[in-house]
Amino acid sequence: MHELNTLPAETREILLSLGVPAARLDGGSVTARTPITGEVLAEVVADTTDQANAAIERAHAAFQIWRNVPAPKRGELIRLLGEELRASKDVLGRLVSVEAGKVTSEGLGEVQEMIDICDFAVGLSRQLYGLTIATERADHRMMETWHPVGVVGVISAFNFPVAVWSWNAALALVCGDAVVWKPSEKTPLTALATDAILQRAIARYRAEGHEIPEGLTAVLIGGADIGELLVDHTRVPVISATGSTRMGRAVGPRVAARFGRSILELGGNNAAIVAPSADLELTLRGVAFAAMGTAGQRCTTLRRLFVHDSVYDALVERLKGAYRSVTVGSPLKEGNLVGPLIDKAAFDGMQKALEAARAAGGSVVGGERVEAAQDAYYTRPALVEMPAQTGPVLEETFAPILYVIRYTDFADALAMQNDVPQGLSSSCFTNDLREAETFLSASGSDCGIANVNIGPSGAEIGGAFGGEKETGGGRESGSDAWKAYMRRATNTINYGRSLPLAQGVKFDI
Ligand code: UN1
Repeated sequence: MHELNTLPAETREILLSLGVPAARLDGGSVTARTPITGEVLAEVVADTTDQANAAIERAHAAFQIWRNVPAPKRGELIRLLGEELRASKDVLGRLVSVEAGKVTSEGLGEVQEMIDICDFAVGLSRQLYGLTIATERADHRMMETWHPVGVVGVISAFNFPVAVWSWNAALALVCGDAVVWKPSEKTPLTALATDAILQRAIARYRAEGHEIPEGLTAVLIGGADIGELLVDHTRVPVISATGSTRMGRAVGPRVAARFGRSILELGGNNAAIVAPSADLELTLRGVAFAAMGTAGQRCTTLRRLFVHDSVYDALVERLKGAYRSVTVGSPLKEGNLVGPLIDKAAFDGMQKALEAARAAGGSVVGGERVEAAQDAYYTRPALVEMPAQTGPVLEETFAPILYVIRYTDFADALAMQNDVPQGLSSSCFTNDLREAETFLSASGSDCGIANVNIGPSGAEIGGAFGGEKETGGGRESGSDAWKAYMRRATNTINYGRSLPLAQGVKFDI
């Protein structure tokens, strides 16, 4: 691979080799940078609002054709997409590392997550099943069918710049929908690369003799104006938005105002409880990955750790050691585990949270800037021992800060874990069956994801992904999340010769 000082050149080469038009990469208003060095990678040409409107109209027209293609045939497109992603895994993973700053194995892991959801969606394309429901009327049959719903708008964040699109798009496309994607302004290049890979799959699909309407999918590059246009567009019945709670607060009501449906995957303030019986070796590794991995920039990142008094000193001492020794630096260099923050604003936000933590009585290990290249923001992850759950602990700061709080009573730890506005992911390290089951019970963790003896981050695609409260309530990815991308019809069929009415109603004319 290339040296660090050729990142813009290398990126350009990868993009062009994938088929991204050169004209898209120069002279535009969306500046793509690499957080590795802060260098500009490209000046991407944005879509105008007219172009965005036209793309949405085209997607709507394409939907009207695509919805009638048998679902398993739609699945063939996603099977080919999975193949193309496998073929391009190395280069797309590399681009994720360059544009989002993820360490190599996480950049590749993100592409693997895309491949996994494609496999899932191919199987799903033969299983978009409804129910047959018992009816009270003789010679009748009642059933439920699932139909494609229309254009799905996908708004994604910088931290999973391509996988989030794939969780939505792979499902939406097998469900018979069209997909219009507005990626983060911070990561336009991985989006264009992904679109180019999708175009390869589409070309192969056509070469196999399948029909696919023009404009079924689109990527819209641009800022808030383009996002708002998508959110407000009446041709877009479903908006799937991933990002901050602030963004969700703006998107949710606007979509609801036009009776659209939104799938919101917003902020998390994820916690883990470490109980007296925990396997501390395993806990240490679980906590380290969940809290420091991806430089704390996952929505599932572990941000709050409640440690029982009896194991506190043993665990926290070892954790501090891990925080002091973890390798921070270029994500392209093998062995580094923590890459850069996405930008200066992220760094400033981290420092502000650490100041607030100190003011609230916290004692901080780490958090300082390292490798201070002018426009690159590498920091040592911070471990902050807090006297109580106050101030910045209640907020999601998108940076590697782990707040640690001591507890003595499991019920108190559980109450603290739930006592934040967000409800994405949670975990409990314990070998006590009562604690584990209590944690997973109706009165246990209130999050969309609750784990035992693994950290809160790094979920597989087979489960539904999302959370409660300020996390927005949406579910993406596995389980029956596909239902949000379809409309449900209840059908009652009378195969008799009389017309009995439900509820015993008489209406004899
Ligand atoms: C996100 O951070 O936006 O569970 C998504 C995880 C990943 C997805 C994270 N599979 O950490």
